Amino acid sequence: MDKQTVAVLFGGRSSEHSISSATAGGVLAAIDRDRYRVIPVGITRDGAFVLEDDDPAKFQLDAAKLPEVVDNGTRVRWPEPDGVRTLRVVRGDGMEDDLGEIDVVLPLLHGLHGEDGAIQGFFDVLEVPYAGCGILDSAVSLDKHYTKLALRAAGIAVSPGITVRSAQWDSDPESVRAAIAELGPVVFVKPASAGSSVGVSRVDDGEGLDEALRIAFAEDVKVLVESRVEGREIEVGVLAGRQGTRARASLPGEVVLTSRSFYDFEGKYLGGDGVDIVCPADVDAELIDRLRDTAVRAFEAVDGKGLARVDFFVTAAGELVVNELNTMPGFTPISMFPKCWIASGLSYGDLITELIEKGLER
Ligand code: G1L
Repeated sequence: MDKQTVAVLFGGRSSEHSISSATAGGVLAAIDRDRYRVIPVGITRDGAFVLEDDDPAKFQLDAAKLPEVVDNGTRVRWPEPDGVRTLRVVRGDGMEDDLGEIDVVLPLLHGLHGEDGAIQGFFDVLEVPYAGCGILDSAVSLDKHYTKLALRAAGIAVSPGITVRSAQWDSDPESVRAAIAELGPVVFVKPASAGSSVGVSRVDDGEGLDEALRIAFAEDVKVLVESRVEGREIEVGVLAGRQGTRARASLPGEVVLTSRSFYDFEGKYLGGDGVDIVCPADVDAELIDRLRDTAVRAFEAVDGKGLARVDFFVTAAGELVVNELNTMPGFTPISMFPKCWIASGLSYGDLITELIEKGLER
């Protein structure tokens, strides 16, 4: 069998540059080399596309020294949108090499300039297949406001909340305050579309609301204020079906908090104290079925084309509330999404193969 060529794309301008680079380290170590020829392409913090070393050890998740794509003087040139499929690299001395045909991209990053679905659109225009979700599902899932609209319309429960635009807050803060007061004593204030938990605050009894909004508006002109939903944080991995079959869901995992007040950026990616990822979660068979069914319906509600981690709150009464979908979930071997699939019988390497093959099929 001829090997397929996979460009692993990582780094980038977003705040998740190092997370993305560390994820690439995990992927480079586990990708099936008998099946795939791998071309690692890094994006520097300034947005330059460089040919990276095919060296998993160079990109390890280490709190002391986060991995980073640095400009090594090379420039990767994508195929032109005219059907020429080869990837080229211009070296520091100006010499150009042809890296051969490229079959599929594994984009381990958020949008090119933080606009989500942007990198997917870029490859759609170039007619280069890629793993993961497409433009619409990526963009809707990245926007918590539109995610809610799509889920509600599909009959899936979401947390009560309102969307506040910065212009609205600036011009009529009193009516915004009044609407927020209706949401109960504890609310979460979140930018509609920031990666991870950046810009998210918890507000108790209105204390610090202005500050929380200021922090969130620094990330996005659109902010969600949501009631706290008390419950266990359970997450399910969803993979799009191959050959026209329906998407399938993994066993659920649970985020068990030990000390932090909520699942924040550090807890999520760097591990450490605060957070345990338990997979499979300790839940009964009936609840597993409902979680899996709802996760697949949530994925279908955003027209999911690749993968998503569907995050739930499960209340004491057994109600399932979908908090968000993440189409670019944490993807190191110890992250929730891979762990849930490993618990479901798919190894990390096979999961990567599954996503690449699905990308090739589209
Ligand atoms: F391509 C996949 F497989 F669909 C894919 C793409 C991106 C899986 C997981 C991710 N996740 C990330 O890129 C990230 C968590 C490093 C985002 Cl910054």
